[in-house]
Amino acid sequence: MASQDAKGIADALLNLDMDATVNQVKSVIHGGSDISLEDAVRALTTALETIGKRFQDGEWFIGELVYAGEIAKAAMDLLTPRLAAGATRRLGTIVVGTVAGDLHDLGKNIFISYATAAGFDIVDLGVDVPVQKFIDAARKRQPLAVGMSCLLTVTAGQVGEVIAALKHAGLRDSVKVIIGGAAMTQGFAEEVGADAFAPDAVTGTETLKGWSA
Ligand code: B1M
Repeated sequence: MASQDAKGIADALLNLDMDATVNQVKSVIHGGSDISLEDAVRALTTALETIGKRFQDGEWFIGELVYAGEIAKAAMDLLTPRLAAGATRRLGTIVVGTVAGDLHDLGKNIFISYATAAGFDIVDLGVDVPVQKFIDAARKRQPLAVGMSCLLTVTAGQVGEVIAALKHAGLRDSVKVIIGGAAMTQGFAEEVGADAFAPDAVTGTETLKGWSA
């Protein structure tokens, strides 16, 4: 039964059915389903990964991807505040954004949902975030970590620039840096001096928890 409800959410997103996706997520929120809020996020994540593969395989085109992104965002916007409310402890503040020149935000938003559910307070800078905006937010919010999402190889250099600017601003020693997204790797993280690479949102959230302990 529980997995049927999760499958229902994933199928609704895969069918690009905004109403069905949102209604099923609302049902989870209002206790009309056997699955948890976290299961709903997992179902959306799985569907988005399938959608990404369909795009890469040439089965789906940009219009479908953009609309899938809008549906996923509508569902996440309903789930994230509930996940935050359910967290029992506050574990610290994380400044998160997608680097300048990059507009991808589905993975970043999923990472935000998982980290919020774990008890982190997220300052979401959005997409296409200039270096200075990361620095200003780090100075103002004094976060536990700065998180950058980057999916395009042409924008990967931005990650190193943010880290260099954190150093230049005298902030690097007081914040951790975590990076994720399709253009990022463990090797790249080491090259640019990030503290961690997160291959997925769950691993990234576990890394944050380790830093918060
Ligand atoms: Co784009 N795109 N895209 N795209 N897109 C990629 C990244 C690409 C690999 C597809 C391909 O060609 N094979 C390719 C990049 C190639 C490269 O640079 N080497 C590409 C391209 C080329 C482009 C455009 C240039 C296409 C065009 O216009 N010709 C354009 C660029 C626009 C721009 O940003 N300036 C573009 C546009 C788009 C859409 C708008 C259509 C859409 C984005 C919608 C949106 O985000 N709102 C889109 C999508 C959906 C994709 C793919 C197919 C799927 C990405 C995704 O959302 N996956 C992608 C292919 C791929 O990634 N392999 C592709 C699902 C998501 C849940 O996974 O983002 O990996 P992911 O996030 C994971 C982990 O990586 C991790 O946690 C998440 C959940 O576990 N994670 C973090 C991510 N960020 C994290 C941060 C953390 C921690 C964990 O800490 C801070």
